[in-house]
Amino acid sequence: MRRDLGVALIGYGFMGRAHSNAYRQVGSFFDVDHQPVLKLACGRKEAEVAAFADRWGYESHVTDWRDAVARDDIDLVDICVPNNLHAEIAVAAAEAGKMVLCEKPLAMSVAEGRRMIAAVEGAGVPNLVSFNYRRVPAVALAKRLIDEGRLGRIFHYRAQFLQDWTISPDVPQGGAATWRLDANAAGSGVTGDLLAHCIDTAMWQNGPITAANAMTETFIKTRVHAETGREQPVGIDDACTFFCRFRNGSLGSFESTRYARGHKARYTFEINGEAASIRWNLEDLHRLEWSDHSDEGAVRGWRSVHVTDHGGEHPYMDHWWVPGLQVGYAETFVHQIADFLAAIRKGEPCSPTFREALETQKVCEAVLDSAGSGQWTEIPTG
Ligand code: SOE
Repeated sequence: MRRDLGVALIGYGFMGRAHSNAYRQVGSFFDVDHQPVLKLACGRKEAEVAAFADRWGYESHVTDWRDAVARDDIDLVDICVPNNLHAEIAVAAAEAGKMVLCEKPLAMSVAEGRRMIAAVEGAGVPNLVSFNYRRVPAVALAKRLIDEGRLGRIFHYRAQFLQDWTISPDVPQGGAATWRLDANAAGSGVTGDLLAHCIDTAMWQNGPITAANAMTETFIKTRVHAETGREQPVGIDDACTFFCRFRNGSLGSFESTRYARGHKARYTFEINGEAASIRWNLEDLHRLEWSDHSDEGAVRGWRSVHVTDHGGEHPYMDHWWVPGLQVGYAETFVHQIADFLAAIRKGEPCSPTFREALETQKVCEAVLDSAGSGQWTEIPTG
């Protein structure tokens, strides 16, 4: 008999939809002890949040997140609002004894992230930061192959996250869909929004980053603010490129921009080891490319593994259709909730916890510091 898990969703934009879909799907595809029940959707605009709640099957809606946090029938508070609101809501939710799921990046700063960690750990509540790309089956398979030592000693980790949606100077900053361009709401630009994904995946697969050397650029210096209607300075980084060192001795190179014409969400990584290399591309997310030096010379080369097999061969895929039929972006969020519920059942943390996500926040902060100073910046330990 499944127990109900009352969910309050704060924020109903693109991520609110991705998470809502996951709560609705998870119990149908995964064996879970807790069945998410969509109790409450919260957003500032009454008519819009009411329509969202109706469409996605939430039992009720509110316009003040404090009402969500106060309710006894809420077990889990899911934060899908702009980054500058994460900390206040997460701390209040944890203090009210709720489990907390927070969209990435964890916080506006490392200092703010530490306060959030103190709250969830002080309250002893399960917590998770939504770095969903870890839960792409091909990306999880890459992690498994690395952990099995199949790449041997790792020399290089390189990642890119390329988009082109802010090239026009007419795109405003601030407002519902464009808060990511407003430094007051987002904290940073591509570093916190896109590179945070790459850094999270990279450290999960290849261990801690110890130092970084970065450059950033803001190509369009002023934009109209959607809330004030005035042309205002742009405070975010439009593009960021950095080199880094990993603790295991390998070298990293990372690049992200919203000015790569033709690219909508091209997240790629490639890892080169002594024995083999792997690479992955979000645009073809169900494939993992693999080149193994131990293959017979005449046929040695890159193979493209269609990550859809059953029998435990390919992470998560036993839960879906039949071998050969793939899953996509939406399912990464289903996997995330499935893993979170499995961890609750076992009484274990689910990665990345707030504490683990702070490591990504530290790298993002060091990257921005380095871009400002032009110097290498060490990533603080502890
Ligand atoms: C920005 O366009 C964005 O939606 C990010 O906020 C997401 O985290 C990323 O997965 C896709 O791009």
